[in-house]
Amino acid sequence: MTGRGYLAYVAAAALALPGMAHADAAADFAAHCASCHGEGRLGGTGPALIPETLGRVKGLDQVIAHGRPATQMAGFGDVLSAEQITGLVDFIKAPVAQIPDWDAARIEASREMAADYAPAPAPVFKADPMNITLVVETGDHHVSVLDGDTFDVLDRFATPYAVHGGPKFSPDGRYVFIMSRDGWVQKYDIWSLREVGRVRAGLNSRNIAMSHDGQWLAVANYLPQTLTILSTATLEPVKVIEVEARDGTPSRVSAVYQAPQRKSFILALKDAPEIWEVATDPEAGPFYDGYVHTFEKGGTEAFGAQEGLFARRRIRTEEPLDDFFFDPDYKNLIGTNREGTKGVVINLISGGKVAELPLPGMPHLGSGITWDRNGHKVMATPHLDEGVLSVIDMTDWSLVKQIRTNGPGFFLRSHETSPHVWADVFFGPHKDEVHIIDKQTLEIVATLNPAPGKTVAHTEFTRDGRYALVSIWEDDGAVVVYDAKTLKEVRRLPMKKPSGKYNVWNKITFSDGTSH
Ligand code: DHE
Repeated sequence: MTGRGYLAYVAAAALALPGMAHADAAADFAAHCASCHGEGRLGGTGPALIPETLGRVKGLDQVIAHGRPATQMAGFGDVLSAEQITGLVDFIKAPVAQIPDWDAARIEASREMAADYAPAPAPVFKADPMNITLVVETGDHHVSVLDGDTFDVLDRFATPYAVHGGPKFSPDGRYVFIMSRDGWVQKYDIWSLREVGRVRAGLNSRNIAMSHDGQWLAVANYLPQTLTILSTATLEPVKVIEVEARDGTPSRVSAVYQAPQRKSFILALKDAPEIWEVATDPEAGPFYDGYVHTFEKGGTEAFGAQEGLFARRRIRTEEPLDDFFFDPDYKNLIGTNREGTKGVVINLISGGKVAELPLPGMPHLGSGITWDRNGHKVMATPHLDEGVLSVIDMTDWSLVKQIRTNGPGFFLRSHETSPHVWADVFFGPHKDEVHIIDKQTLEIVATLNPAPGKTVAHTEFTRDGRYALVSIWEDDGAVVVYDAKTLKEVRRLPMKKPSGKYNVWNKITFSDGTSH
């Protein structure tokens, strides 16, 4: 059976739940929830709704009635009675009949390589291959490949369903890997303008990370609770790591990122207070910094088969981390728990906590950026449930300023050549605005409104920082190209609900103005 066929079978099996109340709830689920969360509750654009992944979610009835701030989850309080909502809560807390065992064999069976793909010896276009910008169009699940100088669309290809998070480029910028929430990872050759292949690395996935040397791609999964490591050359699964805390608690992975200087992947467990480091160099391993202690002595413990490549190390934290970020040399991790009011700074060498930060209001560190200000490196992060950006001094971890915005925003972007941070106002009545913030004074110096009444989000710069591209996040949307100095619109490219945009050069050079 192919990966897709197997899932259809599982989805049908998963619906087979006993009892009349369940029958009503199952009908409500099918009518109101299945389109996003999957018929078998195993996830789609929304997360899987099964006990294994609902672990830490509190107040499910409130979430169903009122929605979830800063997500696509809408409230159903006006279409469902309190009784129906209680029925749905019981329904999604009940185990599904069968959760597929998405192991290495099944992952491998899902792998589909394009039979007619042959790598071009050189780029098949005249554009600067380092100034290509990819635009994810979530309206019809495509990516447009833009020439970053002329803004011509060089190719437009279909992606898996519901791409989320930043695509990850090979270190030479030639290949890009794109992940969808339902676990598919697609490999695309930018020089040849061709898909290379795709594989289903998980059933409900969070994000992906490229190893420092471009050989391995880590896929953080919610379902199953694993970290899948793929060969970037062939997309074959080379290791599927069960994610279990030290006390045996299985856990989803909040996210995984590469730490290039440390030659490792760093991930946080969503359901247990642990950070993991996985070596991506056989010489590195978790021991290379000489600070591996037991939990009692320090914050760190090595575990698993210490085989060099993919050797693991745990760092204990006080709370599970939902979101995290790094300083530019990857010595420290800044993490938050979305239910908490503070952030923590964990030193990745010692594994110990070095500071606490005041960060209320659901900071979204996944979209944080850094820049230089008065000789200090600062980082900024939007908050998902209030109109605030926090700016933190990364030298002494003090709060420099909370910048008030016209509503909660999702994404920040800047560029080495730009004096500004571009911050969208994704939620609320000002969702059509983008603030332009001076990186030195930390004041809002302009507010753009490219399409009144429509959601505007996510900025990306061209390689040289001359232009800034902003998405009109609507089905009949557009990418608006601004002159980054004059803040005047220069082009408007029609696109279908464009979301993130990713410039090859800015991403592979870890430009200061972009998130990981
Ligand atoms: Fe995202 C990146 C988490 C909802 C669009 N989002 C990320 C990353 C994380 C994250 C950890 C960084 C991963 C990476 O790039 O490797 N996102 C979360 C959530 O926890 C949250 C709030 C709830 C959820 O549904 O998971 C969430 N995100 C959304 C959306 O609703 C958005 C707006 C629409 C969508 O596509 O689902 C959305 N997230 C994005 C985008 C990026 C992203 C476009 C990449 C930004 C970048 O510039 O790199």
